[in-house]
Amino acid sequence: MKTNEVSFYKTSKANFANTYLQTHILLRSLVLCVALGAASPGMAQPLQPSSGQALPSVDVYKSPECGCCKAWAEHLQKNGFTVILHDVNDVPAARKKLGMPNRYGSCHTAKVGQYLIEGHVPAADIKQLLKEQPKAIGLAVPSMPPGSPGMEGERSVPYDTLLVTQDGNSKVFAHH
Ligand SMILES: [Cu+2]
Repeated sequence: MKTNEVSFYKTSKANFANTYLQTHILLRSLVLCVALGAASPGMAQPLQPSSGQALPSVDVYKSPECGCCKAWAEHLQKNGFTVILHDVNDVPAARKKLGMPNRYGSCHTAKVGQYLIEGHVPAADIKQLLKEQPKAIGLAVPSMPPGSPGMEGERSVPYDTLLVTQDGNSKVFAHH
């Protein structure tokens, strides 16, 4: 009886620790997102590219309060894209309207050429997509992995950029 109690206790403790860790990571991401927003107020819209590369412009749909969305937009701008920011109150509705499956959802959704871009996708991956021109919906980095462009901070985690195929499935496009 004692042994069972101990093993039950250990299991619950492990589950609790796991849930706590996941919640902690999510909360930290959100806090960082808001902190970045407070740190970069009043960005002009649209953003002009810093170099003269001929890249299609990126329409970004984000909530007005999203700081990491702006930080990602700046990352694109630094890498030669013209970014047009659209503040929307309902990002999931914008995602649905554009056609990116909700399960790949992140804090912002975007369109470049014929492709949709969800979340903190590195500019290099978007350039690769535009070069390869695969038959696909576009690219997604679901959720908001710490260390991805616009989510820089003291901590980084490995993450994948997914190629979302026309049937709504996905495969790994790039490891980061
Ligand atoms: Cu974000």
